[in-house]
Amino acid sequence: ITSETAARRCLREVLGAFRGCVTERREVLLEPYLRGWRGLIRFLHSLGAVFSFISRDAEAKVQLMEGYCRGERRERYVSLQAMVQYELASGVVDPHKRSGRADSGCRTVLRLHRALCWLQLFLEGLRTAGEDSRPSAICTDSYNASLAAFHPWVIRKAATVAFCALPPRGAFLEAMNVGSAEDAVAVLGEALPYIRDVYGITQELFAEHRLLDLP
Ligand code: 1Q0
Repeated sequence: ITSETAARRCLREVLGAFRGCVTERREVLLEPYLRGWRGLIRFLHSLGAVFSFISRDAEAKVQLMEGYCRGERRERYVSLQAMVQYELASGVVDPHKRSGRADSGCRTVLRLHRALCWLQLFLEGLRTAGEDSRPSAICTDSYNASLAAFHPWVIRKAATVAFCALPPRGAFLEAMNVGSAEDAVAVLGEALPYIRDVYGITQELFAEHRLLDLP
């Protein structure tokens, strides 16, 4: 298949996945959550090699979580709620300890969750900013307002440099491959409420269990 259909498919996947994440009981299902991330990572790939230090990290985290979802304890990793309950009860994570396991599901999802906050701000900015706004500037602002607080100086520096390589608005929206710029903006508007919902539920869950600062 051509890279164009692949890009189109992966954005469809992102949309569908985040939409399919939340159950009637307001649980966040891990499998579609990770599928959404896979789609985002694939899109990031299509933007060029400057972003590979970012996609590599995201990829490693998604892979780790996919391992849990397919592993021996897969029924404990069906939803974020089940995962939190299991990892707390079994001592895999402990909110009162200053050190912790680097491979727990909770601390790994927390990293993705924080990145989802950036994504929300970025997509909202992209959607609402004027035609001559620059994605690189929107991305830098969204990053500084969210994820940057959790990153050391070197990473902030590298990220800021990479953002400069983002294409201008028209080309960026075109890279989304969902039609015209207006179509792309419409797609973003459609996707955002679902992403916001997933973010909100996760934030509440992690706050309730004091997991928002897991090392
Ligand atoms: C479009 C431009 C993409 C810009 C991505 C912004 C995020 C920058 C993050 C830079 C971090 C990179 C390297 C590693 C950091 C880790 O130290 C950190 C913490 O983990 P740990 O294990 O050390 O405690 N990791 C993270 O914070 C996770 C970062 C994940 C970033 C995932 C970004 C995925 C981007 C997707 C592009 C979406 C574009 C929108 C398309 C429209 C979709 C409808």
